[in-house]
This record gives sequence, C-alpha cells and structure tokens, in this order.
Amino acid sequence: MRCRPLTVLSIPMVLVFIACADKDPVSSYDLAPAARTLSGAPVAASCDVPGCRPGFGNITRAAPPSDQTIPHLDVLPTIDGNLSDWTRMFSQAQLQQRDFVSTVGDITGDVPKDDQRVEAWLGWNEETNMIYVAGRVFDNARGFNSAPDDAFTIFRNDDMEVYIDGDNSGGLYSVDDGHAQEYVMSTSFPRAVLLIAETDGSGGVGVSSAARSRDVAGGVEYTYEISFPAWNNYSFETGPGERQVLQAGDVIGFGVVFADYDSQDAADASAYHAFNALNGMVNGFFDADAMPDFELGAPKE
Ligand SMILES: [Ca+2]
Ligand SMILES: [Ca+2]
Ligand SMILES: [Ca+2]
Ligand SMILES: [Ca+2]
Repeated sequence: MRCRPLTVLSIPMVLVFIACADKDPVSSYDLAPAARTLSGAPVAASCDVPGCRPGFGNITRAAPPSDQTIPHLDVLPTIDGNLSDWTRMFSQAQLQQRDFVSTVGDITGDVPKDDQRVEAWLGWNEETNMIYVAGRVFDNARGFNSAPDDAFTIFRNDDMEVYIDGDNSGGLYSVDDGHAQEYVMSTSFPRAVLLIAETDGSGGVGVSSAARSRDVAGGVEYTYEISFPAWNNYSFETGPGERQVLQAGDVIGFGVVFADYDSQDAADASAYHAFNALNGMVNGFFDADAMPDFELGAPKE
C-alpha cells in the first residue's frame, strides 16, 4: 500500500500524517484566515499519531532576513553537493546564522553555533527559469529518525527545507492546492522530496539535488544543493501544471529551514532539537503567506 503525506489543520493542532492511498484525501483547512498570523500560528502541543509532524512554534524575529534578493547567476552551479562553485562566486553566504531562528524544539530562539550553524546561498537564472539554493550546516550530532528509503517522513531527520511560492500569491497550499512547493533534502534519502504534491518520492519534475555529509571536528558537516522550477499548480494526481516564468524584479515567496535532530532515538521522531527557520517565517511548509518576500536580481549587462 502506498502512503502519502497530507497536511491537516484543525485548531489548535497542526499535523502532517501519512494517509494511505485507499482513503480519500483529507484537506480540511478549517482555520479561519484571521487566525493565521505569524505570531499566532497554531502549535501542536504533542504528536502521538504515526507520521505526525509536530507544531512549528510561534517564535519569530521581527528583523527580516538581512538580504532579500536572489541574485541572478550568470554561471550555473553544478548540483553535486560540492559548494566550491558557490564559494567562488560569492565572498560569503547570503543567509547566515543571524538570519535564522529556531521556532520549535529543545532550543527555541538563537541556536548555539556549536550545536547547529547554518548558511545558505541563493540564485536564479533567466534562461533555465530555475531557482538554485545551496546550504551548509555544521551540526554537533547526526539525527535521523526515518527509514533510509522513506520519502514521506524525510523531514524527521537533519534536513534542509526550501519553500517556494513562485507567483507570490500567498495562501495555504496542500495536496489539493499545490500552488506553492516544499522541497526537503536529507542525506537520509538520495534526492530531494517534494512533499505534499508528489506521489512517489521521485523528487518533483525538473528538480536536481544533491546532499553530502562528512565528519568534522566536533560533529558533522552537511552540504545541500538543489535547483528547481516554480510551479503555480502541482497536482498530487497529475503532476505539474502552469510554470511560473521568473523575471528580474519579480518578488517571490521563499523560505529555508534547517531541521536539527540530535538523536536517532525513534522516541524523538516527533520532537525537534531545533527547527532553524528563516527569520519571520512560521509554518511556511503549508502557508505561503508565511514565506518572506525575495526579489529576483537583474542579470549582468
Ligand atoms: Ca556544486
Ligand atoms: Ca545539533
Ligand atoms: Ca502561488
Ligand atoms: Ca543534528
């Protein structure tokens, strides 16, 4: 039996669980829009159903990300998990630890750098009509709580999550309304997983990704690299529909999160150690309104 992830909202719980294919899709967005504010986002106090994703807290930082431009890449990176192409192009990562805050877990607020230190590079390209993201994480402990071949609980691991709302329409997205996308990458799984919309863990149409890890002093270093299109609809049943044409000056909804589990204990599967999200974003994994705005930079003349 094939199972798939669905997002179900009910006040005050936010749950993602595995619903099996022989059941009707569940997409009860009962939450009144007025209740969906960043600071008042609903929180799951506990999580005791299989596949549950716990609440994502309500911790936000008033300051927006320090740089909300996605630069145009005139030279495209090779999507291989080696970030030397990015470090050659940019003197420093665009998004750094100060741009992230843990919204839920053992740690909320600033994550100590000896526990998890994160940085991310961003780019887009007019010709390929793609977004490019690279992430590098120092983590003091590996934490994986899903089976290596389990695409649908990939978020229960040390991971990088990228959210995109290509036309910046905002609003909730789900298996029934895939107007925005959530990609999750972990070294626990061989490719990025498009959660909510894809049916088979194939990673979503048009996506390239790579994730690596290596032992370093005091812990482990993860590197993530992904390129992906922006879809204005992506159906669980039929795959992608209209593709957003990205243009310089456009403003898109965009978010990055680095999840941190510091244990392989299955008992911890529903308990984040930290969930280090881009400043100002809570629940971007189902609510495109929560994604910060980013402007697409102009190509070089
Ligand atoms: Ca590379
Ligand atoms: Ca850690
Ligand atoms: Ca949209
Ligand atoms: Ca970890």
